[in-house]
Amino acid sequence: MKYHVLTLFPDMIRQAAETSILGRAAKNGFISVETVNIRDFSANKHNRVDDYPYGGGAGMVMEAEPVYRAIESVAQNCSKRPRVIYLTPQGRVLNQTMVEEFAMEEELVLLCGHYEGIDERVLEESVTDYVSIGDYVLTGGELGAMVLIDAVSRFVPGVLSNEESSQFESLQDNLLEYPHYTRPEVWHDRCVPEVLLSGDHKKIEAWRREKSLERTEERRPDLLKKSYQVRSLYYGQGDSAECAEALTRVLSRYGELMDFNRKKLRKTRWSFGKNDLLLFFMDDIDEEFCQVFMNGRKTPACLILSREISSEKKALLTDMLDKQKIRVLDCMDLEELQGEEALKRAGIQIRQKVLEL
Ligand code: 6GU
Repeated sequence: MKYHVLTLFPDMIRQAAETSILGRAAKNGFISVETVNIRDFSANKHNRVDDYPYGGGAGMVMEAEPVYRAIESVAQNCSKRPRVIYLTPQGRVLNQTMVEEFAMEEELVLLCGHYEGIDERVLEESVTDYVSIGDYVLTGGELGAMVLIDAVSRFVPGVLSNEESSQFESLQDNLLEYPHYTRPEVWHDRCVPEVLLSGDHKKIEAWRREKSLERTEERRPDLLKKSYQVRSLYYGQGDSAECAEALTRVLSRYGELMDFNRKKLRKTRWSFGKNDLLLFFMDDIDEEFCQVFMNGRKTPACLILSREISSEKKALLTDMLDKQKIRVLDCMDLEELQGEEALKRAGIQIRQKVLEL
């Protein structure tokens, strides 16, 4: 990933970008952080880049032309027209889904404003995204740019080691992370929870999910409303099982896999809630599957179906789900979900659909 940061204070960016994990990533060539001093594009012999606001009022406004030239100096050398992100409290508040989406780009241009703002006309002409890092006001966009660079870089392949990996983490499921413990076993009379010493991985995973839910309920109940239990149903003898496993792991740490080739599962009467997210992975659709009893409550679902399945059969399935109050948000080709990149894209697409609800 190449970041181009347009700023009046390049030192601020450079200092932060050469430290710790970002510094290591840059040294190893996984990211590069280039700063462009907007002042270098001033048309004025005093290198001034701001002026008084039309209409009067307090403060100064950054002129359109130097900002425009700074952007063009970078964009001209990109392989495609890059996204130009303006860091501003008036932007969309950055979240993990946006971070992952930005991470799919090859280059990002980050524009940092100062003073009261930037002349609106260059923003209209050149900016593609307006991003804020929270509901408070900063003196400039630099810290916002660094926050974005830091968060995005975690998703750039090679930046994190296996141990630091971003695959399983807080917020992946819109849940806060469970509590962590290390030695000693007893500290200030406080014990490590028994289950973590048991060596029973299934139990440990269940305990962690429980704690995650508890903690989110207590500290961030707002997140819980947006948290989904991923339930992946697969059916058929082709690639559906493998695909279900891969995409489920991309979407959720606690996703559940259900093999509907097993008669027992097809005979069960299922009841799904608003906070379940159903993924149907199917090599085939037949009468048998369409007889399964599922009771949804506007439960969101995505279909991942083999191309081999006829449109009549797809319609049959959609109809059956509709009658059972399961709401299909999206439909994808099973065959297209090959490789990490495709899985990542599919995961982001599904999360965005769910976020729109
Ligand atoms: Cl990205 N920039 C500025 N100047 N203020 C902010 C911000 C960004 N995000 C929240 N407040």
